[in-house]
Amino acid sequence: MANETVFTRWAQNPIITAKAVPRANSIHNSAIVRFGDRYAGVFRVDGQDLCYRLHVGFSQDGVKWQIDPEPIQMQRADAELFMADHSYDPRITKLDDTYYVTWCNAGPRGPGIGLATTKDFKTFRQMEDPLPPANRNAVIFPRKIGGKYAMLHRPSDRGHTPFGDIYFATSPDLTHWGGHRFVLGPRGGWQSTKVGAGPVPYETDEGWLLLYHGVWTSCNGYLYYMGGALLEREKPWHVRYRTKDYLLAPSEPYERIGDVPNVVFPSSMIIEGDHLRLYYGCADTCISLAEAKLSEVLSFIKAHSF
Ligand code: BMA
Repeated sequence: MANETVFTRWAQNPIITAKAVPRANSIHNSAIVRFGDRYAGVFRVDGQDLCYRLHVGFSQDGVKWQIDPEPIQMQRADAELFMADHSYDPRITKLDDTYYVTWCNAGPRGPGIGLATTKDFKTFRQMEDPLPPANRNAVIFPRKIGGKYAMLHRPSDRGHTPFGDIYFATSPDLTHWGGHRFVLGPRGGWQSTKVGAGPVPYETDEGWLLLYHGVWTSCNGYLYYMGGALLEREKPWHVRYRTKDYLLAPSEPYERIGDVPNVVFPSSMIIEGDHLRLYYGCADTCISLAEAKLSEVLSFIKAHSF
């Protein structure tokens, strides 16, 4: 069972279900940020056609959400850019005064990475896809590293990828990405099949806090867990610590039962002082909240590292 001393689940979980949007099949694996004195989000809404689209939402308290029933319509720098009917797993990074949304933009040639900017969560401008298929779980760092934009990403395949390493990349302009460095890959137990970056990394004195998902393949299929790592601040491809034990495991009924059972999928965190609020997708069906003390998460990662 999950380590309850580090993360405490919100008593009213799940906080968002398919009921939030008409004709939704499920809402999960979504991105949430602070937006002025309230919260904004970009949500993965799987419709009753089982296509996945991105919708905007707002909240006063981060718990009760109003989600737009219509998907986001992007403004495009180039008319040939497209937003796939399978757009999923968004992350949002605030860098200076702009919010950068990355997501899995899965067109006919497989899942690639999409990128858009917004300042107000009303107008979204889609840029060139930073990475072609097959790739998933791209997340931009909240500051430049070595003078360049920086990103974690996870090369994959067109299917339900039975492998997966997290890579680091940089770009001078958000369009041309290179300098790819291996960060971390599968390793033993709950993270033995594949790993992928979760929420936007958070900079601490001890390094970038990375929460990530790790997958174990059982006789019944994939199970998704959450681990943590601390990456060097100026060279985030150097892993200082990485948890051998998971930080969160599917154990509650809403994490164990759903369209894809046994999934906790960390996708956003909001840290204020020593308080960490984690948003995670549950069983590809709904969204839940868990809280922790940042200091305890850092201590856990250091104490339970490989
Ligand atoms: C994500 C997505 C989902 C998948 C999930 C587990 O990366 O690919 O479609 O089912 O992992 O929540």
